[in-house]
Amino acid sequence: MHLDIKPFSQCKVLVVDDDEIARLTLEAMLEEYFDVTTLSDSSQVLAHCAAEIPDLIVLDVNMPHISGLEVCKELKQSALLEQVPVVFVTGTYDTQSQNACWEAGASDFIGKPVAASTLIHRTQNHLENKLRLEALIKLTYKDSLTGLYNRHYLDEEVTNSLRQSMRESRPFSVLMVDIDLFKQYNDHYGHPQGDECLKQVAQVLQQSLRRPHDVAVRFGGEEFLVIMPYTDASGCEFICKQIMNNLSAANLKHDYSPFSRVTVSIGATTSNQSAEVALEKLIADADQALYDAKRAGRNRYQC
Ligand code: GH3
Ligand code: MG
Ligand code: MG
Ligand code: MG
Repeated sequence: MHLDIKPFSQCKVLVVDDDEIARLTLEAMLEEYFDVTTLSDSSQVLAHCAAEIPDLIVLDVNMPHISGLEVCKELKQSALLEQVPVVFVTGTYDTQSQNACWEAGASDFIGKPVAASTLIHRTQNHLENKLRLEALIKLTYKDSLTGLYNRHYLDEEVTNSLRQSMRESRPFSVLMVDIDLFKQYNDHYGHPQGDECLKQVAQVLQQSLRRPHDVAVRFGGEEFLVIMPYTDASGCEFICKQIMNNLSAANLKHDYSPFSRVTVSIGATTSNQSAEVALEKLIADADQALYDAKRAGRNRYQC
């Protein structure tokens, strides 16, 4: 199966070693093949990774303040970072030290002095496995026409993010977005052009979302869900306006609509409860609001 994987030269490899000579040596070996960043202070690793997730980390074991083992354990507890392979590089490689690395969540272990070709080949192998896995996850979770997330993603991941919001007593907003008079669009312009229109509306949705937690899902044929954790009613209304404005700016022709262009109706709902509320309930509420928006004349949002 062909999987769309980025070249090694674009893979971000983070090297963490407190010893300057060791760090520069590792960097010199790797930088010809990968996009390398180095850190000398192990206490900065998590903050660095939160800002830019590396594809792989080469980690020294013995470092002052926080040891490589502790850093690795923390990485493996983070949902965003647990998939990042960690390759340990260390001068102490008796069985007990090696076991400590495996137990901390290491993907690999290389003893110093490091041979360049060993380091490069092992790094490439781990990167390839990781990128292949990511590409497969993407195929499972993404809608092939629009590139948006699909219902598998909704069932698996969004349910978790809703629970997280509830635990933190934070608001959670859901939009149901439906293209207006899309049957007429298909009937007059043809199904392939209809598919093109779906792609463009999906793009507008993505363009209208700002926060990393916000996701757009293709829910059904010409229906989309927008999921916005940590977003209250006013944030939710702001995004509805954004979508309306961006779609208006895209100005997709629809001569068989009273608006002469492609429009959507949106039903919105926000949960402020800390008590558990099911995703199905929020979707049903958003769907009811969408129905009201359609009945009120389409090309509008209803919160
Ligand atoms: P309303 O404003 O009330 O939403 O009217 P509508 O015409 O958009 O709604 P309706 O549910 O009657 O029609 C939806 C249309 O969406 C019919 C279906 O053929 C089309 N559709 C669903 N999935 C796809 C798809 O993947 N590609 C294309 N081209 N059309 C699709
Ligand atoms: Mg060290
Ligand atoms: Mg519909
Ligand atoms: Mg429709």
